[in-house]
Amino acid sequence: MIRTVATTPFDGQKPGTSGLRKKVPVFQQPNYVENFVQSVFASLEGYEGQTLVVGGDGRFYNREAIQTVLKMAAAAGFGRVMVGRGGILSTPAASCVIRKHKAFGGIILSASHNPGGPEGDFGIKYNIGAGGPAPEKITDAIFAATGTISEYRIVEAPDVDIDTLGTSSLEGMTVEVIDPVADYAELMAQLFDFDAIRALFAEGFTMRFDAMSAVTGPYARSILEGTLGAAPGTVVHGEPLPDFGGHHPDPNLVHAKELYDLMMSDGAPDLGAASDGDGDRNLIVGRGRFVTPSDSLAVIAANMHLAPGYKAGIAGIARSMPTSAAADRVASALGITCYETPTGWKFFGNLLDAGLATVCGEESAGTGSNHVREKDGLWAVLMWLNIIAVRQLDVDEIMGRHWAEYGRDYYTRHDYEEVDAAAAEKLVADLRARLQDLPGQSFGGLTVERADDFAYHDPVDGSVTSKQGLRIFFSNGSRIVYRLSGTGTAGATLRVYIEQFEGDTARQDQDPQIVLADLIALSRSLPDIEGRTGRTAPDVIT
Ligand code: VG1
Ligand code: CO
Repeated sequence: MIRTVATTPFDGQKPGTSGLRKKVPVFQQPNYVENFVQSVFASLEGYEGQTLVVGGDGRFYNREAIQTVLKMAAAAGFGRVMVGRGGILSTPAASCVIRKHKAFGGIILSASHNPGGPEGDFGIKYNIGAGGPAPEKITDAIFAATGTISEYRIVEAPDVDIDTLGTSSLEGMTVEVIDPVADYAELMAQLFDFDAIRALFAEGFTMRFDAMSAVTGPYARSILEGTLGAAPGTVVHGEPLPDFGGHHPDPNLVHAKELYDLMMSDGAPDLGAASDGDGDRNLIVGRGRFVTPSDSLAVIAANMHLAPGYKAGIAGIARSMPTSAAADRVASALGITCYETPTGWKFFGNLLDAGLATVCGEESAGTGSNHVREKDGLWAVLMWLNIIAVRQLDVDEIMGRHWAEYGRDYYTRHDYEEVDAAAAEKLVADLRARLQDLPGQSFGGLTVERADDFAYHDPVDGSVTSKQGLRIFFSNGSRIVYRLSGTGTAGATLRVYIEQFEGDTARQDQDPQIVLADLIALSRSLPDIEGRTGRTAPDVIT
């Protein structure tokens, strides 16, 4: 029986973001999940009888939210829902399933790298039929719907068994519980030289993959240990836990410190890798060598023709604006375009659909290609394994040769987390107002060449997205970028991105924090971060 429930507009998603991301207790409020899901359906057309893909990263509240989505999808008239067994689907696997089974779209339950558990974060986002995050046209419509909603529709039925593979019916809608790994694993086998990677492991190559008690555990175990023959125990923290074992499932140097320390120690394996809560980010560390995500994108772009799925070469590269210029150098060497987009994977969708870009990346540890429409953590790891297997070089050698050929873009990101939101907004607003006066000014030895607030003109649909980050370029080619995070759930997070090019091979193996020290100091003094936020140092340095 379908029940129509009266409700009221709610304080939902922030405009411009891909979905809802809030603390779990917020989602536990009566009607909260229902309101958002109804707002999503209200902004879509033509889904009757079609397929919806549903899954999440296994965090606390995943199962409850999935039951609500199933019952509301049935009430809305979807013909079929494909749901990952146990409610599990990594973000890239969801994208893969949506595309492969020609679904109308998908609902992904995740707050990505944010902490989980009863007091942690939860999230819901909608992906379109191409497999990627909803574009702004749809997220704006969802946001508008949250402000006018007056009722929602839901089927009254007992909970659906989502732990047994197979098909059942819910008020006329088919519910298909699928293996969360199978379609994704099949796609990876098409893209990469699994024989070469298998031979690499057979020759004794060692690896640790830290799944951070999040969603990639089952995927990594199946593919790395199962199919590719990596030693049992290669995947650690491989069981998805509702609270991620109390850790932040964020593969950065703070939260993946155990892996990082191992990789810097004498007993390090050949490759260290990790992924985040929903499996779309990656961390790559060689023995004694951390690879910044910006460099990883550049290395992948320069070498991906070595993987069978990309042997014809790549059409173009796309990177988010704060990502370093390392990928631009590879693009110009290959004679292809490097597109520069705002932060967030949704901006890559049009470029990928139009065939303008083959590989995309963000400095925040996101890398992916046209195989799906999300960034893909395990894909990046398999790509590195493929490159290592074919070139027979270790990570450190690959990086050294890359820098010798293209130069090194020293890079760091400094995050000031949970700062007072009003202070952070004012800091950015005041700096924005000063941008036009900066060119020509000198700070120590650094002279500003130009400064702007990044605006993106989408070459495919002509849309313009403005106010995407303050950029200050210096005459020596260095750059400082400021922007506020759109994914935090408490206060504001100020992100400061700093980079400087080094073409001299003899000076390419230094500590970025030391090389960039003057720029870092300037990044703090220029907008007076300490005076305005009380912070003398960032919370996270990447
Ligand atoms: C962060 C990253 C951004 C990424 C986004 C979603 O956004 O900087 O590059 O696309 O998270 O990643 P922000 O607005 O906090 O800087 V995920 O792994 O949450 O899908
Ligand atoms: Co993520």
